[in-house]
Amino acid sequence: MSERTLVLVKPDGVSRGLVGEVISRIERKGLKLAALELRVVDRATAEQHYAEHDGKPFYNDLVEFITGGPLVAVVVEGARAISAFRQLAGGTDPVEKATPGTIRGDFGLEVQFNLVHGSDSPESAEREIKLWFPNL
Ligand code: DAT
Ligand code: MG
Repeated sequence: MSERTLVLVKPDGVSRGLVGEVISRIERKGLKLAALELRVVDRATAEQHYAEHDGKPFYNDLVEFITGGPLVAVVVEGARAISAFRQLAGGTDPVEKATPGTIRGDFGLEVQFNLVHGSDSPESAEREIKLWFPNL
C-alpha cells in the first residue's frame, strides 16, 4: 500500500547545494516524486507548518529560518513513505541522534540547520500535503 509524505529541503539544504543529493537518496530508496517546487514560504504557512512547536523556545528562530530563503517542497510517494523518509533523514539532532549514512548524519552539524523535514505520521502527512500542495 502506497502512502505520501511531505518532504522539505530546507533553506540550509538549498543554499548548501544539497537538493540533488537529497532527491537522489529519495529516488535510490525506491520512492517516487509526486510533486516538487522551489519556493519561498510566507510566515503564515510556516507558522501553520510548525504549529505543534508554537510556544517552544526555538519556535521563532525556526519560523525565521524556514522563511529566510528558498526551500524545495516535495511530495514523496511509495510504500511506507513516511517512515522510509524519516529513516533516510536521520534523527533531529544531526550529531547526537542522526547516524552517519543518513542525510542529517552525513551533512548536518546543528539541530537548527538539519537540512530536511519529513512528516512524522499519516495525520501530519495529510495536513502538511494539504498545506503545501492544496491542489494536489
Ligand atoms: P523533526 O524535524 O526531526 O521532525 P521536530 O519536529 O521535533 O523535529 O522539530 C522541528 C524542527 O525544529 C527541527 O527539525 C529543528 C528544530 N528544532 C527542534 N528541536 C530544537 C531545539 N532543541 N533547538 C533548536 N531547534 C530545534
Ligand atoms: Mg517534526
